[in-house]
Amino acid sequence: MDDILARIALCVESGKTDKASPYPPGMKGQDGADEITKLAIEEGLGPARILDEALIPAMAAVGERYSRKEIYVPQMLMAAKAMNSSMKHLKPFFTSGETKRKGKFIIGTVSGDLHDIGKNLVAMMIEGGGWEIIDLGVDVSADKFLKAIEANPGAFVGLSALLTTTMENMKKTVAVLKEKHPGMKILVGGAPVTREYCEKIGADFYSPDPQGAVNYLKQFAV
Ligand code: B1M
Repeated sequence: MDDILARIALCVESGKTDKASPYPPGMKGQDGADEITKLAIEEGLGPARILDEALIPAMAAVGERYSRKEIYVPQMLMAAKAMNSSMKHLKPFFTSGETKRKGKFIIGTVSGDLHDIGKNLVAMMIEGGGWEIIDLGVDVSADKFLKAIEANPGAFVGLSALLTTTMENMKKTVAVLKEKHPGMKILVGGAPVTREYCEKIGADFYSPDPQGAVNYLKQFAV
C-alpha cells in the first residue's frame, strides 16, 4: 500500500499524468498518476490517504522546489496536471461527502484584470494542499466575491492582481469584503503586490508564491 502511495507521489512530483504521456522522458511508457490512483482505489486505499499521504506531500515538495527556484512554471504546471489526473478519481468521494476537505478557498483575479496563469497555479497548489477551490476566474468584482462568500460561509479568500492599475481594485475589494465580513481571512498576491501593500490595504496575508499561501492556510485546516 505504501508503495502505491509512493508511486503516486513520484508521478505527481515528476509531472507524469498517465501512461500515454511522454513526459518526463525518463518515465515514458510507465503508468502515471491516473492509472496508479485508479489501481489504489480498486485495491481499497481510501481517498483521504491518497490525498494526505501522496498528493499533499508531493505538491508541497513541488511548491518548495518552486520557491527555491529549483524548478519553474512549466514543471509546476505538469505537476498540477498530474495531480488533477489523480484527483479526478478522488473527487466523487469528496462531492458525496464521504471524505472531508480541509476547508474552502475562494479565489479570483480582481476586477479589470485578465491575468490568470499565476492565480491558476495558486488554486492548483491549494487544492493539492487538500482544500476545496471555488475559482471565480478573472475580472472578478467585489460583489461576485461577496456572493461566493455568502454561498460558502467560513471560506477563505484569495485575490490576485498582475497590474499596477488593478492593485487599486484589490484595495477596494478588500475594503468591501472586510466591511461585511471583518473576521474573514483574505490572502493577496501577484507580481506587483508586496507585503507592505498587503498591510496597507488591510488584507491578512501576502505570499510571493503559491507555497507560502498553502503553508499559511495549514493552521486553519479543519
Ligand atoms: Co500582461 N502584463 N497585460 N498579459 N503580462 C504583465 C503583467 C506586464 C508586467 C508586462 C510588461 O509590461 N512587462 C504588464 C503589467 C505592467 C504593470 O502593471 N506595471 C502587463 C500589461 C501592461 C498587460 C496589458 C495592459 C497589455 C495591453 O493590453 N496593453 C493587458 C492587460 C489585460 C487585462 O488584464 N485587463 C495584458 C494582457 C496580457 C495577456 C492577456 C496577453 C496575458 C495574460 C494571459 C493569462 O493570464 N491568461 C499576459 C501575460 C501572459 C503577461 C506576462 C507576460 C506574464 C504574466 C504571467 O502569467 N506570469 C507579464 C509579464 C511578465 O511577468 N513577464 C505581463 C507567470 C505567473 C506564474 O506569474 O502571475 O506573477 P504571476 O503569479 C505568481 C506570483 O505572482 C504568485 O504566484 C504565482 C506563481 O509563482 N501569485 C500569488 C499570483 N497570484 C497570487 C495570489 C496569492 C498568492 C500568490 O494569494 C491569493
